[in-house]
Amino acid sequence: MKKLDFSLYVITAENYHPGKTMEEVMREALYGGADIVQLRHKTAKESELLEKARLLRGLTREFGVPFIVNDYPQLAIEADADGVHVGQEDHGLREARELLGPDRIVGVSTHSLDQAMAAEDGGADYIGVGPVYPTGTKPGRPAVTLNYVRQAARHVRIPWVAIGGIHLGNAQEVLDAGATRLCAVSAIVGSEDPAAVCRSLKAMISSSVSGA
Ligand code: TZP
Ligand code: MG
Repeated sequence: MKKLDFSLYVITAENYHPGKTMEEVMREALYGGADIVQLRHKTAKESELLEKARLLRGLTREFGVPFIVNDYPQLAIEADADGVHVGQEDHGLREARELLGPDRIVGVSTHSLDQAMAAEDGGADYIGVGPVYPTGTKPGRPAVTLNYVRQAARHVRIPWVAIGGIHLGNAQEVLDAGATRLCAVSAIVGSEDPAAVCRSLKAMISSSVSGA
């Protein structure tokens, strides 16, 4: 399945709202309208990741949305994910594409327009544009600000998603800067009601995109 008509991208975290599990939170996010899911867990071992990947593969299939694995192309294949998301590491995109072939999705994190153009030229299916705001979910990575969002809106031709520090209180200004897809982690997984947050973000995206 190479399907890229998403507008709300949700990524797993290492910590969830107290008392909730990854499965509960992601299921609620999917109920709320998340239309693509990524497994991202920087401290888990690969064996633990495979278990989580299989769980999320099942869940995303129930909802008919694409499932992406962060950082591990081989694990993405093993878990029958729809694709992989890589960072700016040397040859990350090329190696992921070689392993996954043309039919699976390869996404790339970008922090500048130059990186966006390189990812486009290198055959990425979509890119992340961020972190728009400073965020504890990606420590040490400076915010790219709305300036890069505006540049992406003008120049990027493949699907791109704004990410980093986005929540209900600032999503509108990201959309006003030209984003048509949003990604959020802590705003969703840290919420007591992930479905409600997702519904609100989706509603904001739809009215922004339709010009309402
Ligand atoms: N890439 C750029 S920012 C980011 C990633 C994975 C983290 C987004 O998390 P949050 O909690 O929505 O800021
Ligand atoms: Mg990475």
